[in-house]
Amino acid sequence: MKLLIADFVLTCNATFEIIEKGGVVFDETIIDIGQSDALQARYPDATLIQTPPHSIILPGLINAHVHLEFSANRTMLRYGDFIPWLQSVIQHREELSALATHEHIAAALREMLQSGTTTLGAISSFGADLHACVQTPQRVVYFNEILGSAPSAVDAMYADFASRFEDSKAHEGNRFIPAISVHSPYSTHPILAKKALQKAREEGCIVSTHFMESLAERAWLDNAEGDFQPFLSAFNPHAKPMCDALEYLALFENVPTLFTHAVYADTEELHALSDQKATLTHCPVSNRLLGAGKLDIAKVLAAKINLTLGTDGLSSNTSLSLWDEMRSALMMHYERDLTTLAKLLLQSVTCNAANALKLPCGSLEKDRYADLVVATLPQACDRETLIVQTLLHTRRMEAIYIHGEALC
Ligand code: MCF
Ligand code: FE
Repeated sequence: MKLLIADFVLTCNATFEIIEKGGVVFDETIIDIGQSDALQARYPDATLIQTPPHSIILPGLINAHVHLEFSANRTMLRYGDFIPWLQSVIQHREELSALATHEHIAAALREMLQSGTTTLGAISSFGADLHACVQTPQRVVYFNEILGSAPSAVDAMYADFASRFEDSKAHEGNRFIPAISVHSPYSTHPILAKKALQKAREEGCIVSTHFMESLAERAWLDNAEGDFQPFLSAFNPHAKPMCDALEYLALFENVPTLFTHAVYADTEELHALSDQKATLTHCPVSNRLLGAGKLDIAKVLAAKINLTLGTDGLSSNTSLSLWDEMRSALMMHYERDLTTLAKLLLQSVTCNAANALKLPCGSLEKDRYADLVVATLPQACDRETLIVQTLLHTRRMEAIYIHGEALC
């Protein structure tokens, strides 16, 4: 049993309680939490772990959406607009895959760990990241991706997906959770989506999908117009939208789903997400680089949707650190109150994300997994500015525990 103490404990619980001179008692799960003096008196036999001055204990961070198989990209892809980016992904797909070796992906996971990400939702397009995700100390919700629009290829695409899903199921445990990703409404035939979602219901797994990321997607699904029209016509001269946005959302009914991006989702669609108790995963840097614009957070909050944050892959980011992502979000959504936004961002990478991924972590509460990290600020800071300063100054963690085990 360990007792970790610090100047502050940021619980990220329902009341967002902050404990000054606090501590956490844990083995594999959290046993108790409170004022450090009281905990030391109550647990005299626990191994006491002190932290440096100006330290904060908080739940390990949760990156709800990342594509590890695209981790080798640095400057190969075209940024600024969605369709040119997609074309560049298709053009460099093989080269990028060849560079993203097991070691490369393992290194990306290590980087994520050092920046405090203890759980991630990995979107796996090919299964090339399976072993790195199984071996990493972090918890991984492993979303096996399905896509394909040609009706003639439906059976082959489904068989490939089903075989990857089975491979991932062989590794199921409390640190590796198989799940399903339906790529998007513009890329996935509804027959494929329905079959994959039926499997999700049968297996009780959660789902991730890209939804309403770009203006091109909006124009295509609404009117078969915009930049997707010439792009898709090059593959199939008779290409037409396979469903509209609300029809797409209806496919996901009764399946816990994370909808990624949703920058162009309209009010009706946001309410449909809310009614389905779905989660919206915001990837601000990716949206900026792919010319997708900016999520209207006010509308998301008004619809009472659970909000999480993702880095997306290095195919549309320069960092897989959630601290970098939160800092970018803090700057990007400049119209929002700084302190309130910082709190929302921290919730989106802790309690909200655990809620979306259905994992008992993401907040420091009794019986939750002991997944916690320590951040150390360069100077003292008062309680009122603690969250903003933590977001601004944190890069590497002082300490990391997953399932109670010390890492790094
Ligand atoms: O989230 C971003 C942008 N939107 C869609 N897809 C991807 C993103 N980052 C990587 N991807 C992957 C996706 O999983 O790129 C491929 C899929 O395998 C695009 S479809 C040819
Ligand atoms: Fe993505």
